[in-house]
Amino acid sequence: MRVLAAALAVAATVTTTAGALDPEPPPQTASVKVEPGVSKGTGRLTPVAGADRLVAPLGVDPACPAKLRIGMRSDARKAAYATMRVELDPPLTSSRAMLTSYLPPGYQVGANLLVAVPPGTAQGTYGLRLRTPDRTLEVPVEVVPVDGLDNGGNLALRRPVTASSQHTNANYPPCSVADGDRSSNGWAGGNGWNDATARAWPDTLSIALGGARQVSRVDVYTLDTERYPASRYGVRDWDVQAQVGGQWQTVAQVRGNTAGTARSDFAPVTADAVRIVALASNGANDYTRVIEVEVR
Ligand SMILES: [Ca+2]
Repeated sequence: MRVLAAALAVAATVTTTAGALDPEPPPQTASVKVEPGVSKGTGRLTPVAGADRLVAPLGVDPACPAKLRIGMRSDARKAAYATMRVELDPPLTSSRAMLTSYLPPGYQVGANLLVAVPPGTAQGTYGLRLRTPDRTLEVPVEVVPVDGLDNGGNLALRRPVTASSQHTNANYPPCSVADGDRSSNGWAGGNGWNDATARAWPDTLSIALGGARQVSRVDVYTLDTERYPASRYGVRDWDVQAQVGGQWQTVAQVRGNTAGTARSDFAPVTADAVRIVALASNGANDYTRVIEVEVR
């Protein structure tokens, strides 16, 4: 009997150790990326941006600043060190003042630029200039309050998010589930929430809607990439709850999910907030990983 108990204790220890040895997925995308292309041979170094303007909401959590993909392309005949300056009108601040990289002919380097809006910044359009020795690309930055955002019908966009816990080994801020970026790329780099309580449930993620809103649909995007598929790393079971008249009520339930996206439709309710109550994830490495939540 004593031997059996000892064997069980060892088994329990092994199980725990195996869990600890199977940590959450590490960051999978570097912020700076160099990609090949075809040089036009003009000798120019051209600034590029992922959008022709950037909307930077006012009053959002500083952990989730506005984000723009920036870069430069070399049309030189030979490889060189390329440098681009990033100029941004104050009081806005950017995560980098310069982008520099070794670039073979035809190659392009890209990086994420984070733009922070300090409290008290006036609404309006601010200048962002990407300067290489050859060219300047201007990308206007529009500072608007959250209430003035074009949210495309998504009532959760840029609203305040709170979570039951937050993993601290990397960048998993709760506000990242309402930043408008549904992509699993950039996991652990600020584009998704990971809770801090492995294999302990429930985990909750709440989004305040900025007032009473009629809601009838919630879409949840969980971690889902080729390397980290939702069927192994995504959320499996959760309740969708709406705060109606100060009370949380369950309006939808999802069970057995293995997809990257799950849509829940329900009878319309007038709610101040919506929350996801996560109950289980897929696989043994049980954390809750949410990329985005959209509310309509
Ligand atoms: Ca996101």
